[in-house]
Amino acid sequence: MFRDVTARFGGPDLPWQGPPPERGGGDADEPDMARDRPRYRAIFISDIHLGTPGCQAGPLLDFLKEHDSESLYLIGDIIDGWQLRRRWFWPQSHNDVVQKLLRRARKGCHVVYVPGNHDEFARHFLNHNFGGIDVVEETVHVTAEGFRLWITHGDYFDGVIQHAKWLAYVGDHAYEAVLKLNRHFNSLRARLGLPYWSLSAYLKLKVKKAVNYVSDFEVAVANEARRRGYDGVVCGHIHHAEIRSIDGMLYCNDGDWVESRSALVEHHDGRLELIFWQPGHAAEVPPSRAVETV
Ligand SMILES: [Mn+2]
Repeated sequence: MFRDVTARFGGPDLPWQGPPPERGGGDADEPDMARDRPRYRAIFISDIHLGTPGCQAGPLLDFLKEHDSESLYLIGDIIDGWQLRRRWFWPQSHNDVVQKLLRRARKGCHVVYVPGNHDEFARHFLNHNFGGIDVVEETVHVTAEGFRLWITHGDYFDGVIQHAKWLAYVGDHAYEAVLKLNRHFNSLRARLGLPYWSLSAYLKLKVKKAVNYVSDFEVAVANEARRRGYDGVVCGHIHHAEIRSIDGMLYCNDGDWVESRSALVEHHDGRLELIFWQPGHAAEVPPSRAVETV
């Protein structure tokens, strides 16, 4: 079973780029599901971080206009409550994204919202429905081929966040703090006649650790999906889009809308694909992110 599901995504035909389906008239901006067949069976997006200056709301709106689906999974960190609490930032385009998602649900798309750690406030409203959007802690998506994918944001596997929430809050400002600390630290060292302590060496070490962090996270999530008896998992959280097999378990991460502007889509025949959205251009998958079977 596991071998089947991962072999399915190792084929040479990926990345697959099909032409958009022909459509009759009607509202091109938001097609009616009852009238037109959506382009994809499912779309998975996460880590939009509405409420922060880094959120790429404009490109996301463009993406949503061009990509509709029978199901839409919002896999956490959709609204950044942590940042909003610090400083209110809510331009019109962020409203437009919320309106677009609500309209999509109204038009018949099955929209499911799985909150993450930055929008943990939504975890108080689990198993409720807001304007047609189901809010759940986690869920299962069954592909056209019958594979069961566990849908979870993924922050429960982040050791830091799980075991010391305050550390995660600090982490947001860590870089700034390190720079500031470095300045004071080195002026003190200079007064004591000690040589300059290299910040860049310190940061290089950090980057190495970050690479380990990504792979540790992926393995932890895949292991838990296996333990629970699923065929694969779709998550977000680490802002690193990926489709790969981890010891026979299908691991998918739909990326983010802060940097990579990425989404995971399921075609009507069950094939999964990552889309890296380039505004004004056709979606494409960089070769470095081509599917690999491990
Ligand atoms: Mn997160």
